[in-house]
This record gives sequence, C-alpha cells and structure tokens, in this order.
Amino acid sequence: MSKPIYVLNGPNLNRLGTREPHIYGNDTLADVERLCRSEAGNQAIEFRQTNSETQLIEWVHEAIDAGSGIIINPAAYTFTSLALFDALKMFPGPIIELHISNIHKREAFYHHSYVSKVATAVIAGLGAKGYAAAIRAMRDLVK
Ligand code: CA2
Repeated sequence: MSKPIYVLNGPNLNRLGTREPHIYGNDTLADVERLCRSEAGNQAIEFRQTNSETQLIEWVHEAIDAGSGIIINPAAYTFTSLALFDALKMFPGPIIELHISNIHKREAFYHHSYVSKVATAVIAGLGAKGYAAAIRAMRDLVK
C-alpha cells in the first residue's frame, strides 16, 4: 500500500466558510476535506487542521516517517514560522504550499513565505478548488 498524502491546514482554517466569502469563498473545511477525498480516489490521505504551530510541526515529523507527500496551507505560519520551515526542510518528498486566496494580490505582509523556500510548488488563488488541483498534482508527483 502506498503511503498517504498529508493535507495539513493551519490556524483559523477551521472557521472557513464563516466570514470573508469574497476572499475565501463559502466552502467549509469539511467541504474541502470531501473535495480532497473525492479527488484522491484510492490514494490514502491524512486531512488535518490545527491552530497550534507545535502540532503542525509534529504532523510534519509524522509525515517524514509515514507520508509520501505534503500539501500544506500553513495560513499565518507561512509568513512567520522558521520552525515550520526547518521541519519541512527535513521532508524527503514533494511539498505543495497551498493558499485559497492569491496572497500576492493582498497586503505586503502576505508576500514573503518561508514555506515557498522549501516547497516543490505553490498554488494560490484558486479558492477551495486549489485543493483538488493540489491532490491531482501530488498524485502525479508521488507515483
Ligand atoms: O488564502 C489562504 O489560504 C491563506 O493561507 C489563509 C490564511 C491567511 O493568513 C493566509 O495569508 C492566506 C488565513 C486563514 C483564515 O481562515 C479563515 C477563517 C474564516 C473564514 C475564512 C478564512
């Protein structure tokens, strides 16, 4: 059996679908998980969300041992966390950094991502559908 793809979501994304629909759309995180599972087909995925930087790093460590690829929407930790950057640097497989919104169209503090320095690819601005695109691309990268 092939190793799972880890789909990791950072802080506040558990509140998706409750505010700022003009930026993030109307889908909830449960909708996003359904979309990922449907796109993944028989490929196993670990879909998770946390508001804790420590937990996110622990899951990256878990993926180093047990995962084939990482799709990560680190939310605000994208722009602040050297610790997450260090953890992702240790992952031997492909990493896709994902943002629902186009971070480059937004305020300047959203323009510098630590995660991009270690990501294989970056998807931003496709809304929730970006997760489906990421799963498709990741399935191709890990096969
Ligand atoms: O566009 C993205 O996916 C972001 O990673 C979302 C983060 C933001 O800090 C990044 O710059 C871009 C914010 C997540 C906030 O989550 C929401 C909570 C409730 C409603 C909508 C979004």
